[in-house]
Amino acid sequence: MTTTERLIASADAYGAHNYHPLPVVVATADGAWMTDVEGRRFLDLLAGYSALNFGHCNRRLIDAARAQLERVTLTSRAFHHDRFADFCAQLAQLCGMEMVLPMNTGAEAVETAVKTARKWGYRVKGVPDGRARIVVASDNFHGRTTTLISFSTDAEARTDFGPFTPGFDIVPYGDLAALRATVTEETVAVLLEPIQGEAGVRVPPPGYLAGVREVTRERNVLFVADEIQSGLGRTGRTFACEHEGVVPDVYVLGKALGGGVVPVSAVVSSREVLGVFRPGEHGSTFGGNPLACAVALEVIAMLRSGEYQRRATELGDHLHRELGLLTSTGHVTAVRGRGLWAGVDIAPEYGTGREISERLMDRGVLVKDTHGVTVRIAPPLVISKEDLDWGLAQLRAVLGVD
Ligand code: IF1
Repeated sequence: MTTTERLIASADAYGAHNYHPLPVVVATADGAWMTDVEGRRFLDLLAGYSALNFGHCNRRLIDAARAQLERVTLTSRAFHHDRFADFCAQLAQLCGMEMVLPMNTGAEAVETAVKTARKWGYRVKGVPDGRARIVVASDNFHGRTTTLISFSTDAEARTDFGPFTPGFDIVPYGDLAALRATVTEETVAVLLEPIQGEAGVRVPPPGYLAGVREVTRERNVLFVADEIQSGLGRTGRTFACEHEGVVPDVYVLGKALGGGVVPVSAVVSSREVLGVFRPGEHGSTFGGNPLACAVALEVIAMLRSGEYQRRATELGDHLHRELGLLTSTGHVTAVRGRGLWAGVDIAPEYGTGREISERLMDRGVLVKDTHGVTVRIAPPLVISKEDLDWGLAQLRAVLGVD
């Protein structure tokens, strides 16, 4: 029995089966590459679902974490610590906003945004208590908590998890007329992914986000942008909303905010919105902890350079050009996305998304399939053009293009 087989068997025996991982056991990683327990190297084209925008074990982030590990890692929010203020000020400034509520996982941040919008609705907008409604999009993915799956349209995410949280109205993603028709006096927020990740990297029609911004401004409704996967450089801009010239009322951030080193998430908005919280009304043991703040401060500094956004734009243009050639040969039926982020629909005659992922794994490339036919490509933004081209050559090879 190989080490891989032994560890997979043990993971199967003791770990709940809430995932179906590819049969590879990673041991170390650096930049865009991972090495498994057999010493085989793999090009990472998933990047932790965009948590690893700065690459595995990014030197600056590891150094920031290591330095903080020697000082203090957790105080709880019962006391102040010396990294908190800088983190909140720097993140607010990066977002062009005024205030930050730090959490840990993306789902916690989206839950916090839901509670924020409701409290703002009651305290500021004047919606009658208990009547707040939030408009969301079909095919959304905002996390796995019971409230967040309450408005999922994916049966796999909902089945056997009821009863569900009320107060959400679902409209087709990209359909501005439907959204406009659904907003009422009791609507406190519209919650959207600027680009839908799990749905297969779906970019909304041009003008959609600007339209949402106009409707929400007209109707005194908070535009809450879930940029947990689309944000922080992935699409070639700091925020995906920027492609449409849109600034939401609330950013929800996660994943790459912690650089793939520690879980860091946050709700970022104005003082009018986040000022609705009083002490004791919300919180989390680890939210805003010193280690998280230290790593996130380095992430913010790295994003401020614009270097990662430029790489995602330049290499992303190249990626989409190369993937576009596969649609002309018929091996791929559609390519969606922006920057270094693509959803590639495989023509069924060449295999399912999972089968392509397995064949790519055999050639040293790791990707994740979704919804049967789609393969998601989202390398660390530090990937070299040579490595990206090598990865694309493996995709062409498993499709039998060359
Ligand atoms: C899994 C999906 C991606 C997210 C957006 C909030 C969250 C996520 C836009 C919650 C998380 C992760 C969760 C992970 C796989 C991955 C995923 F397939 F689930 F949907 F990326 F597309 N908003 N997405 O994408 O953040 O609580 O996970 O920190 O659950 O399998 P989290």
